[in-house]
Amino acid sequence: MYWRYLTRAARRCSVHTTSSRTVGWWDHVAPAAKDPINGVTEAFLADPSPFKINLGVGAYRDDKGRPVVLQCVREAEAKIAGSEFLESISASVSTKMVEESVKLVYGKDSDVVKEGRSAGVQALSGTGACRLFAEFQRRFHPESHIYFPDPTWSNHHNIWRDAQIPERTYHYYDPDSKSLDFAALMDDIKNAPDSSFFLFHPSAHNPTGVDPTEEQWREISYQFKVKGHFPFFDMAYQGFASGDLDKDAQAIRIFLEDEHLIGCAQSYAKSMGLYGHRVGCLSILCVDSKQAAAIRSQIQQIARAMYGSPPVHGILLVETILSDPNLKSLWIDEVKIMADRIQRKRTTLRQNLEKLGSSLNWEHITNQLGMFCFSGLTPYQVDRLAKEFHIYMTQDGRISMAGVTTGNVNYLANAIHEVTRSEQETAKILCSISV
Ligand code: PLA
Repeated sequence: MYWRYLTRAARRCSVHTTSSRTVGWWDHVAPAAKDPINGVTEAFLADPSPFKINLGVGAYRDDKGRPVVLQCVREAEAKIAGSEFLESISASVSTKMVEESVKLVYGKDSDVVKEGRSAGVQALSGTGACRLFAEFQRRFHPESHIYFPDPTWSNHHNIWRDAQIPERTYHYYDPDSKSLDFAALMDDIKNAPDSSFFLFHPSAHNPTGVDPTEEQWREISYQFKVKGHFPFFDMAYQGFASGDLDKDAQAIRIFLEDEHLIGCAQSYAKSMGLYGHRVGCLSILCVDSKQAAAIRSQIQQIARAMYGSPPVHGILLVETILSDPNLKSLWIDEVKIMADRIQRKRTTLRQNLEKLGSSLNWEHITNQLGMFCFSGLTPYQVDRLAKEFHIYMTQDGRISMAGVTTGNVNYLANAIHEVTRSEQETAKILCSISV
């Protein structure tokens, strides 16, 4: 309190000075730990090699490794050029963007859409939508925890930590079988205290590329009813798993059929290639439209204090694409093209490794879905790939398949073959012992 009443000059005097340099304010601030994903981009950019490949961040690239501006986005840009809305977002534009986003997730004919039971707000891409939800969770369920799959997107930990929601994890991935540990996942759902908050990746799980089957989602949804848990879906890759937007929302639709009240974060960073525009949506399903209005107003209040309102341009682009049938169908085709290209590169990478005579099993490359391949490479092998071959990926061995191209897939397969040689020898020995 006393501090507030000091004049500016008096405040300056009370900060210690040594040999004319002012010290004291920030002396205790140490550098933050490097972000596991952005840190990879930094290392990649610092590498002068002409052969370098960035397989770190999940940003879509074409088969020449170039960033892509979708045709639907170009056409939407032309349509909105000079729009009078750029001065300030009109409420109807953002409402339309939210309405269309909600239809994408829950289905255009779903009751929640017709009855206005979803509290949706535009958010700063998927990260912003998660952050708004975490803050909302803290305000209205301050004693709650959040359960993350093990592993999950590294930033989930930061987002809920900053909202002061303690995290717990549930079993998800089995590194031995390189697939879902469904039994352990179900046990964790059953053993969690009733009414717990769980985060799910509805499709194209990051980093593993492993999703539950339709049947497994049904079992999960059933068990959620029994336990009264709250499902929060982080939908960052709608369309990237199967190439079909509805199919990738199947998990959410199953929960909807079972009448769960769910939360969902949506991102257009990957599906529309709008990473830099930061367009997303947070929606929370409610019992009726009155509750939806109350929840919407609370989330809007949180956003207002955090950053005011999001940038207008990206919202206009998304709104224009989703509400024009021709642009929307062009977008749907383009999502499929991106998903198919990634899938083809999975096949080529696996085939190349097999052609090189690798004695390791690479089936998981084609079994996994979406943007990422959870390769199983160890941190040591990942380091060798960076140092000896200028190939960059996250320490957990996650490969962003969007960065794999016809031009670099051979080089990548050779490099992986090289750094896994000793493992291959061990596999051969184990194989000969068991024969
Ligand atoms: N949720 C998940 C599961 C994600 O993988 C990502 C992005 C986001 C949310 C955030 O998306 P946004 O850009 O819409 O905010 N993950 C990326 C990029 C693609 C990143 O980490 O920033 C990744 O490389 O993992």
